[in-house]
Amino acid sequence: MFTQEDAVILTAADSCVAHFDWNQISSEVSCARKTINSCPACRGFLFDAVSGLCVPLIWLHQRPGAASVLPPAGQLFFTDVCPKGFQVAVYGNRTQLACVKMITPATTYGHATSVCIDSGGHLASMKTVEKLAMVDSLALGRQLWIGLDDQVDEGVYIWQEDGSQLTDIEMADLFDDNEPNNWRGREDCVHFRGNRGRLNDEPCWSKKIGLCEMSPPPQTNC
Ligand SMILES: [Ca+2]
Ligand SMILES: [Ca+2]
Repeated sequence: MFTQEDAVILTAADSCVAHFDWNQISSEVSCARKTINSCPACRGFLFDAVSGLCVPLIWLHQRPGAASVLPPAGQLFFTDVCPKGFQVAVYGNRTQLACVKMITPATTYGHATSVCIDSGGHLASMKTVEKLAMVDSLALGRQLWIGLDDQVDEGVYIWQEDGSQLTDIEMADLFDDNEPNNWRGREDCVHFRGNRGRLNDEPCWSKKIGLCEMSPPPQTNC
C-alpha cells in the first residue's frame, strides 16, 4: 500500500484527466478502470470512501515539476493493471510497476520458461538493483528462476524478455560475489539467490520456483 506522500494529484489542466468528471465516479472499481483505461500516464487512483471522490494519481517521476500535495483521506488501490493471475509489484522508489507471478512447484528452467510463456509472459528480467530489491521482497528467501541464461553461447547471457545481452554493468550490479562461475562447466541458467538477494548461475536442470513476468497491458488513449 502506498502512502499519500507517494503521489501527486493531477489537476484538471492535465490532458486526459480533463476529459472526465472524476467526481461522478462512484466506486473504487470504476475509479480504477477510469484511471487505467483513460489516463495512460496514471498508474493508480485514490478513492475516498467517505466523500466518494475518485482522484487519479500520477507518479512523481513523470511530472518532475509537479508540486507534491497531500490527497484527502482515502486509500490508493491498484486494479486492472496486471493480467489475471499476475500481481502488481512496485519498485524504483515506487515509480515503476511490474506484473509478476510465481511458477510453482519448483521445476527446471526450461519447464518454468514454458509454463510462463503459456501464460503470456517470460521469466522475469531484473536489470537494475531497484528491481532486484523488489524481487528480494517477493522471494522471501526462496530461490527463483529468472529469465537469463547463456545456454546458446557460454558466457553470453541473454535476457528472455527482449533477447538483449547482459551488460558488464548489469553483471557487476546484479550477480553475487564470484558469480557467474559456470561451476564445473555446467551452469547456464540464472536464478535469484533468495538468501543473498543476488543472482547466480546454476545447472538448468535444477528445480526452482519460476518468477514469471508480464508487461502491463497497453493503455488506451483518451
Ligand atoms: Ca554457463
Ligand atoms: Ca554459479
